[in-house]
Amino acid sequence: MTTDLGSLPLLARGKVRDIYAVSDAPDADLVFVATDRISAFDHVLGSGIPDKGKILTQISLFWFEFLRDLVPNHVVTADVREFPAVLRPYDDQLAGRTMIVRRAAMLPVECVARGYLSGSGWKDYQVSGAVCGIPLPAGLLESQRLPEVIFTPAAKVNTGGHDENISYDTVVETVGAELAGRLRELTLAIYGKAAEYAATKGVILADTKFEFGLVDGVITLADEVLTPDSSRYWPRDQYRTGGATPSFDKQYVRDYLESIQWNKQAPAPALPDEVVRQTRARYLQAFELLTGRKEL
Ligand code: Q0N
Repeated sequence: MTTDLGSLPLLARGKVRDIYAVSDAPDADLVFVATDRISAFDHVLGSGIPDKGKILTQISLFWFEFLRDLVPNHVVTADVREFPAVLRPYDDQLAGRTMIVRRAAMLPVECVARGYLSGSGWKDYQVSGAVCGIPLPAGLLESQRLPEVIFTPAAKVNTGGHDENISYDTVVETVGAELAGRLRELTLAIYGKAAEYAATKGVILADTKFEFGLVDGVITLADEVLTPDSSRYWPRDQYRTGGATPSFDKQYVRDYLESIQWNKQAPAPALPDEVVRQTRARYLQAFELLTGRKEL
């Protein structure tokens, strides 16, 4: 649930991932660790999901490899035997859930592609008939497939709250016209290739979020990619329009938290063993479906 890499510099502790540097050198590679923490309704819950960090790391690595001809990525290695010697004492903690990554100058834009109308896209559409300034046909239903895939960027809100959807013009103001154009192009190309693959596995990739950075001036895919935490995956056989399609992975968690009428304030509750078990099984099912592998 919590990593401890001794005296290594801790760069960021997210809700789910912890990022360290392998040394104090300004250009040192980073240690990107996915923990077993799980968040729901914007809180980290009191229980972890055993192996969740390993499952999500293996899903990310599958996609980085699948996409390698389309976009460079930040991964150096995820094989503990190749990790820098300073990490040797922490092998047991890190194995299977850790990527050594190149340090990137992160671009402050969450690059989201949507093929279906859900989540904040659906919310914005109901209010304005548009998402991120992109007008959509009238009369669309929640979860409906969009006439074409759209680039719906977002910006991090400092106060740890939700990302805020922004217009393409705001991306241009933030990173310049050339980078903005390439981010949009890459985001749509990656989504297209991944969604086409997922469809062959009976899974709808409704939407997904990418983070890019510059490594030696080259646009590089960073963070985690196409995991159930960064994407909305729907089992095709449960898909319907006119309502929220249940999430592949967190639906048991959300249903439980609704059933106990938690007020969504800290501290977030722990989960019953059965909810933990069912949720773990769903993450594993996503891993097996997407990667075709049985073992982590
Ligand atoms: C980086 N984030 C935001 C933890 C992760 N390759 C990189 N180089 C420099 N910085 C970063 C990366 C990467 N990836 C990215 N923070 C630092 C992603 N956070 C979100 C919260 O959880």
